[in-house]
Amino acid sequence: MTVTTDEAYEQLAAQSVGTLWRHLGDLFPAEPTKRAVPFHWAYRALRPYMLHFADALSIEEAQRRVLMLINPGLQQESATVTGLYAGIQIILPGEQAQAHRHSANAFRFIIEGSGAYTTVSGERVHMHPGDLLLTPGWHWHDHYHEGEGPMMWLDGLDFPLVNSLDTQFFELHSETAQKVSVPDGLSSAQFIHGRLNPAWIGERSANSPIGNYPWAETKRAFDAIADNADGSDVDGMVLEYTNPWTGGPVMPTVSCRIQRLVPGFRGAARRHTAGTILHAVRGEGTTIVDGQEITWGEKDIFVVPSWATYEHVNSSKSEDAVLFSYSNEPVVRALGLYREELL
Ligand code: 1HN
Repeated sequence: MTVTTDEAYEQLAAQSVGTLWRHLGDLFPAEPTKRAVPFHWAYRALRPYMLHFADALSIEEAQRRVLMLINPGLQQESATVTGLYAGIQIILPGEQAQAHRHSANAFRFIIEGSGAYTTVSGERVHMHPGDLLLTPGWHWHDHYHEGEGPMMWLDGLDFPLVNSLDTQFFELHSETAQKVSVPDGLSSAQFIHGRLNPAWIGERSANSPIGNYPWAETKRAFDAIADNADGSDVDGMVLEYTNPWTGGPVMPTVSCRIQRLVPGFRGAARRHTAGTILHAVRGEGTTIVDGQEITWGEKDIFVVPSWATYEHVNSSKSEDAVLFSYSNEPVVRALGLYREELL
């Protein structure tokens, strides 16, 4: 063959062929390359924009009125941490957000307002601050607001993962609203107890059958835990929302948790390979992420990327801090890629 080496590289590239020896280092870094960066969004800074668009943009035009919280390192895929997304949605009294469904799993964690509900697969699920509502993949869902004042919530979806696998489907319902076919809140009423499950229901899905994990139940669980309980050195009194059929995560791709950091809590440092998105339900504190201090206040959202070292601090002497969080830990574990290190 009569080519120079430069020509060989060029000609191979033109045939969509690479040469591994030039890429080993970037394809196989000694440790995960952190494309996602530690980041923080202050709720107080975003709220006026939510209200602006609630006024400036009709729900019919928007379909969903959502501010996307995009990690500066993940602009291409509109992700918040690798594989996961967070957004803040607003709906006004009298509005209806069109029924649709998609392959991506979704949930909502309610931030403020009252009187709204979502319909998921024929069941109306009413929303209150602190509630966790599930919309597993390919379930029809549409939102309504029959109360007063704006209603806002955190949307969590796994669409960056679904899109990265080229497995996303999306469909609009033929009508604005799907038909309601069961009593309001039925799934939660039947399943929230967890240790007594309806035995007549045959299908035991990898998705939790619970439409709403109400704040009232979460609070009951925290109240039942003594103030001097050990908790985790890293995460304090941390509870995982579970699928009553399996005891595992609420959906196959997402683990949702809630944690209480008692006044003066200073967590041990840890890193693991599950990218995590956190939301301060109440209180304020500091999380040190790879040496960067993230000071968060009530309702803020921040992220701990995969393999970033983190350390939670509640410096208040009198007030609890409560963090809701979600991560792609179930995916990472299922693929045998979970690693953690206490530092
Ligand atoms: C979606 O369907 C909702 O149903 C919210 O409220 C946010 C972000 C991306 C794709 C679909 C919703 C979404 C979304």
